[in-house]
Amino acid sequence: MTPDRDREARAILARNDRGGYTVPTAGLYPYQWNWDSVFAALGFAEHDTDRAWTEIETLFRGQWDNGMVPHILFHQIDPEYFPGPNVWKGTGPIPSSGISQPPIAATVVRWLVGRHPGGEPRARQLFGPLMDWHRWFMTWRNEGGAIVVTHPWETGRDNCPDWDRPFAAIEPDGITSYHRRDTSEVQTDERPNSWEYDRYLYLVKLGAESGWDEAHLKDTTPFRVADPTMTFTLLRATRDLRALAERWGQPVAELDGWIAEMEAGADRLWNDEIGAYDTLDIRSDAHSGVISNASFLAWYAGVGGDRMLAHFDRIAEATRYYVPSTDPAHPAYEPRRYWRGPVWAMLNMLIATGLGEAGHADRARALTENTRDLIARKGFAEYFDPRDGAPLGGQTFTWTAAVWLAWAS
Ligand code: 9YW
Repeated sequence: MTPDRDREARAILARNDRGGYTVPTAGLYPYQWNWDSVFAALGFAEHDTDRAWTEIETLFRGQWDNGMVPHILFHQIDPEYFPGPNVWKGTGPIPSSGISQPPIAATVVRWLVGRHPGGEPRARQLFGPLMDWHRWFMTWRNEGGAIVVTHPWETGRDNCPDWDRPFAAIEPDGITSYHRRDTSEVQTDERPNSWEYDRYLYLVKLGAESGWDEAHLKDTTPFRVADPTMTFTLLRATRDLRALAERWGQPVAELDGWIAEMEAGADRLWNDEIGAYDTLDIRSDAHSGVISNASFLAWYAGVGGDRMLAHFDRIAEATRYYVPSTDPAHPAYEPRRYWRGPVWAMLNMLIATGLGEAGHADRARALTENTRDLIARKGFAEYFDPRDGAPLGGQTFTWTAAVWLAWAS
């Protein structure tokens, strides 16, 4: 008998609900994560729109004075998670990390208000905070319209091979002994290695020591990389914010300026050598040469035309389940290790949305069906092995449940 995945998905959202916000999964990730929460809102919207709005409102309660919306909000301290608030030393109204995450909130707010117009007053309250957040990106993370990150965690793609070269140039001075908690929850071959972890912590240390001073970090941090996840989600979300501005009679000139800048910035991520979008290290001016699942967000951002189609078709042919987080033809591909190979269902939702909008309906449908089959057979894992769909990482995962309810089912 096939399990009732709809019922399970709703039960996962309920089980991970901490009252006003949702954790990605108990144990491994016991706090509120930025883009996880916004995906959770999509899932809640299928049966409880009030709860969907609350999820996003709670996230914005953590917004900093400079407009940044943190990647983690530490609402209730849980000693089982590392690194916690006393390592991050965030400076916002709620204990938090000091970096952000892919800004998909404006897109989801527009989507929610389109389907449930009763939420319009709550959506309007979010307009100013969303503008402030986007302005923060355009002020501090803008390199010729390509959007940069100052930590791999900020992209949501923690250990993808794109960071290997920028990381090789970093000596993690002062990072001595620490106790990782993630590897007690999940097998080590599904998680980042310690060479990477040292550098994650080193970058947190640099940020915390500066008091998360963006002007200082812009000049000094060794890690400043323009990234397709950030550039494409922000470009898309800015188009959605513009639609909301029009709906509410707000000025659009600033938004139009940002969209034009990012359209030009997207071109900076184009790597002619591989014929694909990838990351661009601002410090060394080098492309990574890695095709990732984020490369296929170009359509979602409304750019790229047909340029990525051949790679998409090749990769879809190469693995039973797709889109793998790293191109299987790349030497760094590892099908079980986190962002170095596994399939992530929520990224598939964004990729399929973009494909459909760009006029590639057949591919959008095929990817949706492939993801439906994956979750129907294997359940609500954090990520999956592209070869056989083996469920990996954390289980009973919020965003996998949410995208099942909102899109894949
Ligand atoms: C971290 C919660 C987060 C996701 C990221 C994913 C991982 C770990 O888990 O990051 O400590 O930030 O890479 O995309 O938001 O699910």
